[in-house]
Amino acid sequence: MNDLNGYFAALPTPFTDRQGAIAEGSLDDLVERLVTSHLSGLYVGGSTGEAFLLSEQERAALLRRVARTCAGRSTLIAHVGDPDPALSGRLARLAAEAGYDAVSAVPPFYYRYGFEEILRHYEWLAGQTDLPFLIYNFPALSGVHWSADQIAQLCDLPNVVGVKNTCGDLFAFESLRRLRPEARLFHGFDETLLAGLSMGADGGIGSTYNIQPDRIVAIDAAFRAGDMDTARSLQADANALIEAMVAAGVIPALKYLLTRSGIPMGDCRPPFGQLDADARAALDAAADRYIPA
Ligand code: NAY
Repeated sequence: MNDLNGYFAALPTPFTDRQGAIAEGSLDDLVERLVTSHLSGLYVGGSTGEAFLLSEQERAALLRRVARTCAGRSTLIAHVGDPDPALSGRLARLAAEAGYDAVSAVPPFYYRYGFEEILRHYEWLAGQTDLPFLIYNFPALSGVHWSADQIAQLCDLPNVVGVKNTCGDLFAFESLRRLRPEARLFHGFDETLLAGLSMGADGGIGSTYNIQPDRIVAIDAAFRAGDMDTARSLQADANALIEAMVAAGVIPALKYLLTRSGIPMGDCRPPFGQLDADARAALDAAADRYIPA
């Protein structure tokens, strides 16, 4: 089993065309590129992977194919969250069989479950395999809001080892760090990675890591060496790129930039729109300046 430490690219899912199949060749090429980078591993089938626009069969095929291509060379985290708990359970068990190192899930969303219901759900889901489990806290998209104390309670469930925290509230994040010093805490907003590290994050999981893996690892190295000037300058360069991506829409922008880098990713599935010429030009300008050759 690989270690659950460091930096993980939230993997996008390449498609042959907008309603088409998963582009397996591109998927293999992207996995190969990331596995041979300095990142620790991949977060597969999450928000960036358009999980909620894939069928169950596609989510399963994606998990299987990435594991096969990776072949134990990197740490793999399978995202299995879904509004349907039974589907999450099936994907978690499949991930364990396929050789994943950890499982993670957003809470079931849409219906406004009470915290006790969410707690029981995670207890059940984390118990579906023996793998370490990461709670995925992403209130802006899931609509599920927890206090630091509630996240700490989730961390105490059997198999739960930590949290992927995609939340701008660093006050709450630091409280969680104090409440659970042993938990693995991964920062989920790439643009505030340095702030997350200073508040106690152990590492990070992010979409823009796909396109700037070395810079992300360098932010960590500079922070740990106490070289804050370098760390801030690296974060500033990362953010100039992220700003352009956010303006265009992060996932379509990421696919565009990866395609530009030689791995055809196709477009995002509808209802995501397609990038217009102005958006592509702005991304080209940002990439020319901020993506190292
Ligand atoms: C996932 O589940 O795919 C992620 O980890 C996504 C994390 C990203 N959030 C979203 C909504 O895309 O990397 C972040 C984000 O793209 C980045 O910080 C830019 O805002």
